[in-house]
Amino acid sequence: MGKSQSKLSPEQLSDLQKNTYFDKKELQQWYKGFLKDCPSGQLDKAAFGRIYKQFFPFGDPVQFADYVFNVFDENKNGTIDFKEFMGALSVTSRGRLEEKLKWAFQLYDLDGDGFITYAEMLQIVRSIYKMTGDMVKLPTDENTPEKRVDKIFRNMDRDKDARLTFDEFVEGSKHDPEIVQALSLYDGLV
Ligand SMILES: [Ca+2]
Ligand SMILES: [Ca+2]
Repeated sequence: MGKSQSKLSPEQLSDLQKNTYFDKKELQQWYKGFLKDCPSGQLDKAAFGRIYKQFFPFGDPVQFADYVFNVFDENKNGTIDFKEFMGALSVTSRGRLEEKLKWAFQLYDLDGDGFITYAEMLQIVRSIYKMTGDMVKLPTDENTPEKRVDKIFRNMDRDKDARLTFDEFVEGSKHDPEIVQALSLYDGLV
């Protein structure tokens, strides 16, 4: 896609229909909204951070938004185009649990080596705590990022090697649905 057109071409539409859970009408509506928010057709990090800021006006969502941005930006070119945007939205809002977990795993696995280390999980959880601020009252065994990650690893890291495989992550998430919930930012919108 070079310059953004005001309407999706028939090819783009059918491609998006094939690759997302949205229908034609929804896609066209989202495209309109997408272009309104970013007329260039390319969403950059700053604009993406501003979206999060609307949802978390009292916290600091910048860091978490950065991590999420990197997963949205599938081809890693530094911007999110409409296809990437709808792909991520489709998975996080309407995907099957398995798809959502795969997506979440990508978010936590910062270096993409197929394992979530303790340090990686801590970075993400820290950014989530910064984003939500004091909005949520947490139980005493989860009221710091460290305690929260300790607890997650106690539950998920079955072979105790201080890193999570995708299988451990999937198994553990069944008992800790919040791991996936953190992603459902757009739930109210879709
Ligand atoms: Ca991109
Ligand atoms: Ca990793």
